[in-house]
Amino acid sequence: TATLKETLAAMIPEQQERVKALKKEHGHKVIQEVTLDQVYGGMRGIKSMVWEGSVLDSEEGIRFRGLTIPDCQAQLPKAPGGEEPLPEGLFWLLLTGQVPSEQQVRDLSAEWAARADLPKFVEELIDRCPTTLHPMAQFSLAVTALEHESAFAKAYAKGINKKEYWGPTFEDSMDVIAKLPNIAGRIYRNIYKDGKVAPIDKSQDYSYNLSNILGFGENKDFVELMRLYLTIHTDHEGGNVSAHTAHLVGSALSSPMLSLSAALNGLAGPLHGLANQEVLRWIEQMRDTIGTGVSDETIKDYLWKTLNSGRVVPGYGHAVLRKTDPRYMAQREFALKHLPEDPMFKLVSQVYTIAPGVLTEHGKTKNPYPNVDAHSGVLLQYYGLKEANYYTVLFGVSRALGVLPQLIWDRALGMPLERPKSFDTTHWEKIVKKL
Ligand code: FCX
Repeated sequence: TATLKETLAAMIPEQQERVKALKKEHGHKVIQEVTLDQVYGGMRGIKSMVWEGSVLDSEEGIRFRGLTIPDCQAQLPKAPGGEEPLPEGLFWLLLTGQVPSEQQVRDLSAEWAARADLPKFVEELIDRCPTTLHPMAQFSLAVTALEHESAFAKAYAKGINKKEYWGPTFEDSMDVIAKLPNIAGRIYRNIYKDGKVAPIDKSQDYSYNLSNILGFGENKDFVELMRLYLTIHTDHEGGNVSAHTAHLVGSALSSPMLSLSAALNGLAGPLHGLANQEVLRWIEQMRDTIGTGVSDETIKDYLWKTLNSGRVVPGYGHAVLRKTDPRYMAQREFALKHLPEDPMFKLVSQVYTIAPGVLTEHGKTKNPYPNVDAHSGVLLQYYGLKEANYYTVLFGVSRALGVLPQLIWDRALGMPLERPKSFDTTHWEKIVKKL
């Protein structure tokens, strides 16, 4: 069977022609008008990027190359005896638009396991971080340090032809993804455990190996959770902070390592990926303050207390979505199957029935429904991974599998340096007054 690189290589010329023809025929067409509100409003809704892996619909949620999360759960290969899709399969899908065969996914698991070792100096770098340095900062530091191994940076220095950029970008992406379980696991073991890191089992899949390094390899349900978790957090089209950052930094021909670590720094913000840590803390504080098995009225009061103190309700709202996030629903279904009686899950479920009403009454957010981060922490804590400030690292491992396929396509399609136009407020005043 064809390897991932062979499959991709065979697709590139056709896609290059497709884009060339599209630009030639329609390149001059006006797509939309942009308002000043959008310029001052975080560029919300401005259609200005190409992202092949996924498209986000405000009502329906994410589709990965046209497939919904339930489609992926049904169609992507599973581990032997497993029920959840393997993130290896989603990576293949994002990169090629094709659902891989079981053998192709097994081969990809083996390839990542074979590339998993870290350079000694990266291990030492992680080991020397103070345990008080946030895990996301350690994560981004270690990924930056992998730059030392970058095939792209070395090839560029030697004068590689532009047409060949995608090859070393692919190799770097495969390497960096393969090494993430060792980086993420080492950070976890250093900060919270004994610093001992289990070796990669070359006969196992990516999620098993990550779970095992963390210390949860024996727990089949946790490994299944990781497979689902790493699949659904990969990609959420191009404009979110982490995806956009990877693309922007990559457009300067920075290596996949530097592009990914920049994306991780964005993911580490509380309005983005760090929300999963904030959610668990918020739920725990709620439980400690009001207890479990409380009335809806008590939860309502607690939500108002959060809002009236000028804070956001973490895990609720979204820049694009206007309905409950299907990534939330996939995790909720996992909980209903594996931990229906867990008091923290029950609390999360109760908040889910009340918060949309409160947020609607509050009247600020455009989307009062939960996003992906509202649910992930409660699943992890159930299995004993209780260290909330670690949670965004897992999001970051998954996000790498989403942003790097696009970077490979960016290089294959020769996407240029990204460089939008800005003005100061004086100029904007002049521009809009003339309109
Ligand atoms: N609680 C309280 N207020 C909220 C809110 C929430 N959950 N969500 C949005 N608002 C407020 C905004 O703060 C803004 O207030 P302002 O007018 O005083 O500045 C107003 O509602 C309008 O915001 P809106 O247009 O609906 O949302 P944005 O696109 O600006 O922001 C995020 C989207 C996700 C940042 C926002 O909903 C939020 O802060 N949510 C809580 C944090 C969170 O869960 N982030 C994770 C998102 C995601 F899934 C991920 O990236 O991981």
